Formats: sequence, structure tokens, C-alpha cells
Amino acid sequence: MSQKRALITGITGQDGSYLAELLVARDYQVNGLVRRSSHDISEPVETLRLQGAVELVYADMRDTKSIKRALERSQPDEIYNLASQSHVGLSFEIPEETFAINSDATTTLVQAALAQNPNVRIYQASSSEMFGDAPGPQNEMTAMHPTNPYGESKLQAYREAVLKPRTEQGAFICSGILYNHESPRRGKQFVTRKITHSFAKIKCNLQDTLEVGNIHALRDWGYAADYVDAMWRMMQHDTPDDFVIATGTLHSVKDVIDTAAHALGMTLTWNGEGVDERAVDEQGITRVSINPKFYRPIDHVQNLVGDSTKAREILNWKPITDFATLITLMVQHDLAELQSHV
Ligand code: G4F
Repeated sequence: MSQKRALITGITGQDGSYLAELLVARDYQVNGLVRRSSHDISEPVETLRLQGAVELVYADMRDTKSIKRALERSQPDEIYNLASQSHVGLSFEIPEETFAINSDATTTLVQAALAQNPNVRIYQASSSEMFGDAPGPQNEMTAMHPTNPYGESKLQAYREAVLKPRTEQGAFICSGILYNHESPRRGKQFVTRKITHSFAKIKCNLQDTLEVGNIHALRDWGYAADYVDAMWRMMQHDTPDDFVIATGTLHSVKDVIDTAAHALGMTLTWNGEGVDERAVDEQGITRVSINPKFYRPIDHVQNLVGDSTKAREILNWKPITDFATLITLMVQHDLAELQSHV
């Protein structure tokens, strides 16, 4: 059998880098779509590029002509559409751009890809944010009620670029409804990495205090490297389908903080309430305080927990890395990186 060809949009992000490594290890020829102006090629992807295992193709997700050229050049058997404006908080400030990238560009990509090759397989990065305030645990049958522009844009993409072509054109398009997934490669604008990076700096005396928003928000946090394997499994299945990918357990932002501190040998004591809540260390130094600028206009804090029974049964997928292991590996990575620079 000839070598399979994959195209990854969003290869510069956390998931793109893990997926590229996984596909290269499974003998794929991998192309990664990047903007000509993008200077943020991550180290793991640059390593693969230098080894000749990944080739970058330049295109702008909002420019149909450049997308068609990239498809022509890469001739993919499988497309993994991971490109998105993925910050929920930011989506309240730039809703139009969020829709343009997450929804309109996805529909354009899917139609261009199907026009070029009706048998291409497509993975669409859907999100737990599409469920919004639906009661948890959510599964593939749960009705979707997104409550922020990010979740709404992902739901629109799901309707227009997954359901429609799947039912009307018989296209092979999977939707991975992923819950929060983190790693040492996570951007520092997301809360887990913000915490692990800040605590590593605190440990090295490079920072005094971490400021965060709602520490009582609960999320279902898994490990990104486990989750990209689920993407690949969906694409190898006989039929295109939707799958919830989650751990099924909830932890608070406060749990992330306590776990990160503990992994560094620090014990925090919490006191106060609301915006006055704070954590002090063994010396009584304030290490965590609340800054309301990190609060969101709407934040579904209690219910976003997934039921991934379908993925477990059909794809034989399950998360391997638990919460404490994940946060510990992130904080240890950040500490090692800082220590290598001093
Ligand atoms: O880390 P977050 O920014 O992730 P969020 O909003 O849950 O979204 C992530 O996961 C989704 C599901 O997979 C994706 F669809 C999405 O693209 C993204 O990857 O925030 C997590 C929670 C929120 O409740 C937020 O309000 O942490 C709370 N939080 C508290 N303080 C904070 C902060 N979030 C951020 N980013 N920064 C803070 O200082």
C-alpha cells in the first residue's frame, strides 16, 4: 500500500505538533498548513521539518485560492482541520474573526477538499464548548447550547461543514468533540499552562504572585497527546461519526494550582472569599490572588464534563494520563526549561 498523505491545518498549535509526531510515527507523509506570515512554528514541528518528515505548505485559511493551491500541492488522503481561534475569553472581544476562522474558513476548506477529492477523509476539531450550559455529563446525543462566540462558531462549523456534507454529499467527515486538553506545549494564555509556568517562575524567584480569574471554575482536563490518538482512530473507522473525547472527571482551577504547587514541594493555604480569596505559602507570602480582569462575561463553570463511552467502545480509545500526572509533567517541564536558562 502506498504511503498515506495527511494535511494538518493548525500544525503550529499544541494539537498540531502532537498529531504531526503521531502521523509521522505511523508512516504518513505529513503536510502542515501555515500562514506565510506565521513565525511561530513550534520546536517539535521544526524538528520534523528539518528531518524531512513534515513539509509546510503556505496558505491563509480565509483565502480560498490559497487553500485550493495547498490542497493541490499536498493531495491529502486525510485532512485534520485543527486551525482555529481557540481562546474562549478572546472570542467575546473578536467574535467576527472567531466566526471567520472557525466557521466560514472551515466550510470553504471542506468544500474545496471535496471538490478536489470526494473520497478524502476530514477530521473537524469540534469542542465541548458547543454544549455550553447543557447539563453534564454530555455525550454525542446531548443537545447543544453554546453560550459564547467560540462555541457558537464551532457549532456553526459542525452544522455547515460536518453534518451537511456528510448527509447531502456522503462525505467522510468526523467531528471530535474534545474537552479541555493540555500539555507542556499548551499556550500560556490558557489557565493550566499559565499556572504551571507561573509556579515554575515562583519556584525560581522570577515571579512573586500569580493573578487569575475564577478559581472555582471546573473543567474536564485531559492530556493532548492522548487526545490526538483519538482523532486518528476516528479517521480509521469504517464510517464517519461524532465522538466525545474526555476523561469524565472534573477538577477546579484551584485544584490545578494546588497540584502544581505540590509538585514543586510547596504547600498553599487559602483564605478570603470572592475577589479577596488568595493563597499564601509556608512563609505567608501571597502566591495567588484574584484579578477580575480574567473573569469572563459568561463562564460555564460547573457542568462541562464528558461521557466518552462511545469512543471507548467503538474506537477502543481511553485517556491514559490522569489529572495529577498531567499537571505534574507540565510544571516539571516548565521548571526544567527555566533552570536550563539560568
Ligand atoms: O484554560 P481556559 O482558557 O480554557 P477554556 O475556556 O475551557 O477553553 C479551552 O478548552 C475548550 C474545550 O476543549 C476549547 F474548546 C477551547 O478552544 C480551549 O482550548 O479556561 C478554563 C477555565 C475557564 O473557566 C476560565 O474562566 O479557567 C478559568 N480561568 C480562571 N482564571 C482562567 C483564568 N482562564 C484563563 N485563560 N486565564 C485565567 O487567568
